[in-house]
Amino acid sequence: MIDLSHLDLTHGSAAECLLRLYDERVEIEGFQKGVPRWCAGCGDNAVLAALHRLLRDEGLRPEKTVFVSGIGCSSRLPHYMNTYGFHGIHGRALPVAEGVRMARPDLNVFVNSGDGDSFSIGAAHWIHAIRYNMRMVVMVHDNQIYGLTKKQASPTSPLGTRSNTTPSGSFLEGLNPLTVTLGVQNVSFVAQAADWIPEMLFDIIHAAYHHDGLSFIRIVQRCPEWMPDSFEPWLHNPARVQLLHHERSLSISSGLAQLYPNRLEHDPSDIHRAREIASQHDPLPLGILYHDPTVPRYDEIVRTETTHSSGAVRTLLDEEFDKFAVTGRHGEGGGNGD
Ligand SMILES: Cc1ncc(C[n+]2csc(CCOP(=O)(O)OP(=O)(O)O)c2C)c(N)n1
Ligand code: SF4
Ligand SMILES: [Mg+2]
Repeated sequence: MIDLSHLDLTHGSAAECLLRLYDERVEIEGFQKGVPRWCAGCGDNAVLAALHRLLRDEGLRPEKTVFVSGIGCSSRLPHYMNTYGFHGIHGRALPVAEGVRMARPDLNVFVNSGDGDSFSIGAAHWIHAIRYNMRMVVMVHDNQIYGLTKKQASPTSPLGTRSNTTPSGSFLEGLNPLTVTLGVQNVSFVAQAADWIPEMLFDIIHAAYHHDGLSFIRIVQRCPEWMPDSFEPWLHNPARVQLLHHERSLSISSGLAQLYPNRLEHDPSDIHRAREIASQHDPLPLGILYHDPTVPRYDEIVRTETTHSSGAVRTLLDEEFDKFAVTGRHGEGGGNGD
């Protein structure tokens, strides 16, 4: 139910009244929904707060915005957004988001996923989504564990992680999502953020939103419930965090510069340097690693070639299904009787 009590609807035509309603800026409270069920201190809360602020600052309309997710603690985020949302199937957030992008190019599409959701069961979709480069902001909340299902090792769990599936400690080095993403053809935007530096988290999501293609953000996310010690060394020693800046990416505020003395000027158009920085764990690089606004977008290329009315789509589908219809003698006796 929309609350219209603050609007003067006694003057002007109905159309003018509606236009005034549309012009009303939606404040942060207007984008909030429900009470998040995440644990106290969970980094997912910081991502949600940054997104509420982005939607308000950018003047986005709730009815023109959709959040798509898979399954996991992080994937609960669409429940707390007063926009359209799709809390989907484990590992399948990206194909759903791609469908939304193709069918409704007028919507702002955001994806929130976890390290298990994206890099384990959803790994194939991750690689192809990067290559297809459809316009959307993809945020992977990487807490290096399966949180929702109570602590199983994920592909990004560091070597030696003790979990329910690796009781003696995991045997393999964790997968690096940044180097993998930067190795995919057509990659166009890659960034890394940490939940405990909200100013930079916001700046990165803001830049990602303005990128004309698929923006991939790995968010280093604390899970105090199952991985309480994971990022402690980086959290408590600012020198072990390296902030990336450049005139073509982010600038660092004086307040942030005082807190984080370790900074690196990095041109985000240099993919070779981006790959080097991406392979570095300590200090932890935060900022925009790579940005190329000229990469072709599959959604843009294909849309101009195939735009059909819904009636035409129905006819085309009927024709397609009719090709496989079992009719007359050809259909008889071919099955196993089930
Ligand atoms: C097909 C399928 N397999 C397994 C599960 C069980 N499951 C639910 S969430 C999850 C992992 C979640 O981990 P992650 O994506 O890292 O999200 P987090 O909870 O850490 O935010 C798994 C294995 C499922 N729901 N569906
Ligand atoms: S289990 Fe971890 S990831 Fe899930 S809500 Fe709690 S702190 Fe967050
Ligand atoms: Mg996880």
